[in-house]
This record gives sequence, structure tokens and C-alpha cells, in this order.
Amino acid sequence: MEKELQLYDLDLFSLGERANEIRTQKYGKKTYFNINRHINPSNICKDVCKFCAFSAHRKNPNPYTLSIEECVNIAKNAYSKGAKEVHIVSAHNPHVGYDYYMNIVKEIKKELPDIHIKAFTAAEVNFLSSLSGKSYEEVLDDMIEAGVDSMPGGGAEIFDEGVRAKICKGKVSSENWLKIHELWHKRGKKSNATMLFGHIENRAHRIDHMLRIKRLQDKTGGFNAFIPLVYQRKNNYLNVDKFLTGVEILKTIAISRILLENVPHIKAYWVTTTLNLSLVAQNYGADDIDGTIEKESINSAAGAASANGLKLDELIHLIKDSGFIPVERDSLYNEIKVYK
Ligand code: V47
Repeated sequence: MEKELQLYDLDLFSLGERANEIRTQKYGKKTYFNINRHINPSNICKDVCKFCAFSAHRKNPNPYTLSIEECVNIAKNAYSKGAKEVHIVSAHNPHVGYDYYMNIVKEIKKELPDIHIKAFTAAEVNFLSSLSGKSYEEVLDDMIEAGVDSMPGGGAEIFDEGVRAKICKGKVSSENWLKIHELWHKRGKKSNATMLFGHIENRAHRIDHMLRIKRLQDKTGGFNAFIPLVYQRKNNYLNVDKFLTGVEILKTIAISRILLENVPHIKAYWVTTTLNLSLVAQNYGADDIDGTIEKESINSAAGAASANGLKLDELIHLIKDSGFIPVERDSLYNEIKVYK
């Protein structure tokens, strides 16, 4: 751990060089994105994560729960405009019942058998397990039967138990987050892994987080992408008065590329990294900047400029202009179209 931590002592350019070498070896100048649509079915949550501005509470006093029909219509509309993936993440709403979650997936799959459904973080799996009394295994099997194709990487936050107790007490434990992904991978399915950074954690916590992902990946090989999420500061209860510099963000992305050579992709999620910095991050190990999204509610509630997604033309043009080759991918990173 000490050795890995010392990577932060290197200057940004040396780190970037090492990370870029790995990125270039794997993908050359290609940068991946997809045409996707986020659906956040409800913002009513039984959990109280201090960093969250999305859940309905004093600072976001507009509770909502979409009907299953509304979710299906959103998916149909996105599909008609070219979306290949819906990314479904909800708050942990204890009032709608287990079947509500599964039926959203079932109904979307029934209407749109070709769309890839990336749904339910390990935090939701943990919530659905305690809501229903079912084991993690049973919930995951139900998800597969309903039509979930892959799992998003949310809910990981930061694995260090001390920090976790301060920022999201009561949410899925780090051990169980990892266990749920391991069970998912054992079913032959893929998922992503996130890390929320730039709040009260320190560099050692980030390294510890990455190494826990690396160890599980060595065992299962089931992670497609690692996504370092930059903490957004608005409208929440986490009082942070020191924020990350662009250099620290780029260093963290570069270190993740270096340490996680066994994870295929590093995603500089433009929503939290900002668009400009994610374009720069292409030179610091990142080979993916997520997608068009269309509507984003979780991070934009906390200040990110992502509420209305990003236009496809703009995304392509920005990647090209920064010297990289935009590649539209599907959710499992098969190439759909290379924009030369
Ligand atoms: O788990 C919540 C994070 C995540 C804040 O798998 C915040 O492809 C920053 O996981 N500042 C949900 N982040 C989003 C997510 C995700 C996004 C894009 C792609 C994928 C993928 C996954 O958003 C939550 C939490 O860690 N989050 N509040 C905040 N204030």
C-alpha cells in the first residue's frame, strides 16, 4: 500500500506518461462513449447519505416516484432516438415494494428486447434484499430473470469503513458491496465499479479502495470499467471546505489506470469530472467518457452541469478536437461505430 501511495508523489506529467502508455497500448487513440438514457425511478430514500442531494429531504423537498408506465415510456422514447442502453438507478424507496423494481425492468424488456438494461447498484440489491427478506443470490437471480443485463458501479463510495460510517452510515457495507459484485460476476455477468472522492477521504483511502477492486477483479474478471466520481458539493449535508484541484483529479485518474491494469476501462465520467477535464483525462489514462445520458438527476442535484445530458454531435466533435478517435460502443464495449 505504501508503494502505491507514493505514486501521488510523482509529478503529474510522469504519472500521465505512465498511465497514457497503458491506455495507448490497450486502445490507441480510441475514446469510447455510448448513447444511453438514465432513468431514476424515485428519489424517496430510506438511507441518509450525507453527500447526496438527490434524495428527497429538506434540501430537495420534491419527492417523486415514476410509475412503471412512465419508466417504460422514457425508455421507448430514448430507444426511438438511438439509445442502446438504459441506466436505471433509484433511491431506496421502502413504500413501493420489491416488485416495483423488478417490474420496471420486466416491462422495459418486454417492449424493447434489444435495449441493454444496466440496472440497480449493489446498494439497491442490499436494500431489496432487506426489503424482501430474500438473499443477495435470490435478488440477483430475480434481476437476471427480469432482464437486467449488467450492473452499474454506484454505491461503492469509499470502502474505508471509518470514512463510510461518516458519510453514508447504514448503507451497504464495503464487504457486502464487493460480495454482491462477486456473486453477480459468478453468474457470468459484468458490472462497473465507482469511487466517490474529493470529500473527507484522503489519498490512502483512495488507494485502499482501488486495491480492493483490483483484488476482486483478479478473482472474477467481471468489472468492465472503473469510474472515479468527483464529489459535487451543492445541496447536501457533507460540510467539505477543501476541494480537489484539477491536478489531484487527473493524478487520481492516472493512478487508477496504473493500479487497475486488470480492469479494461477507466471512465472519466464527464458529469462529475466536468467535460473539459474529462477531455484532458484522455491523456491521463481514461479511455471512456460515458455517454449522452439525456437527463441526469443524481449529480446535477449536487451541482454538476449534466441535467440535460450531452448532444451526440457535440460529444463526437469534442473528442475529435482533442486529438482522439470517438468510438460509439455498446454497454459491453463492443464497437458500434468508429468516427474517423
Ligand atoms: O453511487 C451521489 C454518486 C453515484 C454525489 O456504472 C455523487 O457506468 C458526486 O454510480 N457528488 C451514482 N457523486 C452514479 C453512478 C454511475 C454514474 C455513471 C456511470 C455509472 C456506471 C455509474 O453517484 C452514487 C454516488 O456515489 N453521487 N451524490 C455527489 N454529491
